[in-house]
Amino acid sequence: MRLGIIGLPNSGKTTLFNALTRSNRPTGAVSGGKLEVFTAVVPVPDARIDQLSAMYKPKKTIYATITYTDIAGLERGIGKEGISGELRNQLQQVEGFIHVVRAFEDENVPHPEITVDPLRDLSTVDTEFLLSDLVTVEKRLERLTDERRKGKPSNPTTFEAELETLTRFKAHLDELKPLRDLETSEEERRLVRGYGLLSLKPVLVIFNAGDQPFDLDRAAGYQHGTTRLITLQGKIEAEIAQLEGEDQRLFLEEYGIQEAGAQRAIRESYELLHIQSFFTVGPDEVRAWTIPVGATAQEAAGTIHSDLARGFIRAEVTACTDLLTLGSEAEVKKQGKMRLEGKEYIVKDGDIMHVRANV
Ligand SMILES: Nc1nc2c(ncn2[C@@H]2O[C@H](COP(=O)(O)OP(=O)(O)OP(=O)(O)O)[C@@H](O)[C@H]2O)c(=O)[nH]1
Ligand SMILES: [Mg+2]
Repeated sequence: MRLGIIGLPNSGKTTLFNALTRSNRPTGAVSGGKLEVFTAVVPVPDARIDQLSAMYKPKKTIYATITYTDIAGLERGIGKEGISGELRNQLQQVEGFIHVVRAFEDENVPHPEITVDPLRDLSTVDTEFLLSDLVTVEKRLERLTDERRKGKPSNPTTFEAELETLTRFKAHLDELKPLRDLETSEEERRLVRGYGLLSLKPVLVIFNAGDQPFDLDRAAGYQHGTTRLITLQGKIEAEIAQLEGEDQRLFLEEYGIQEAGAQRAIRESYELLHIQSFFTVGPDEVRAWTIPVGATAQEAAGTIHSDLARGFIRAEVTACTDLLTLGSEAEVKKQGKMRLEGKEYIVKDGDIMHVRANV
């Protein structure tokens, strides 16, 4: 799963990217608003994996991962004609966005709109995305209307459903509301999948604050739908990310910070994508696997290996909290906390699974 880090020029995207991925990319108006893309894969911190690893002392401990792409190149006005070319291509490839909004004051860092105004910037970028979507939807609707006139629908089986969905989407966009806030069915999302609609993707907004955290109450109106909001001190976080072990602990202590905010942001962005983890454990490996919320045991088995899905017999499932509380697999069995589940079982976040399969 991949998240794109977006925002206006100089908002601190690369600074945040460095904080989240422990990279060391140059910052400071280097992109000058031009398209520029960096990618990195990071482990998703998970205390449960830490505890399971302490219990099994495996040769390998593998966390779930998430990919971040720093995508520079957005500016005010870019959506009016529809975002196109390589920038659009990059934006379409990600499953969700981290929208970095400048909330820090610093006269040495120029702002493209001169003044620092986080709420204005938040809606600026949001609006560019939905205007771009409006262009896409209108073009497609025109094409469909044309096909109807000629009596030659390119795809007769989905024609009516698509027309209906796009008409509904257009009405929502006309009110300047992002598509992510519209209730959509699986069927509707499937119909429009090929269009790469940007405002349909979930967004985690990170207010990049200076010395003081940004007061999230000020943005209360945005806390709806799939938009999540957090505040982070980007520059400090990027410094923390460069430190190891003890140095990092001392730095956090000096600034009175409980936990590196970047770690929290990684978890939040993972949850944003409507995905979850199940675990496999043993002396060789303790590992987190990523599946969509609602996936079945058979689908989960398939993420480990396609053979396990094909030959699936049953899964032995234990809630990881049960194992951690009871302390051992033997105790879990004794207390009847290990269940046998079939193909259709809906896996829960934190399940430990052992798949029995005919391979
Ligand atoms: N004072 C202060 N400066 C910051 C903070 N975050 C970023 N900066 C500075 O702001 C400037 C721009 O940061 P970048 O991370 O390069 O911003 P960007 O969004 O990647 O910029 P472009 O890629 O050019 O669009 C740099 O000089 C950073 O050091 C912060 O929290 N406080
Ligand atoms: Mg940058």
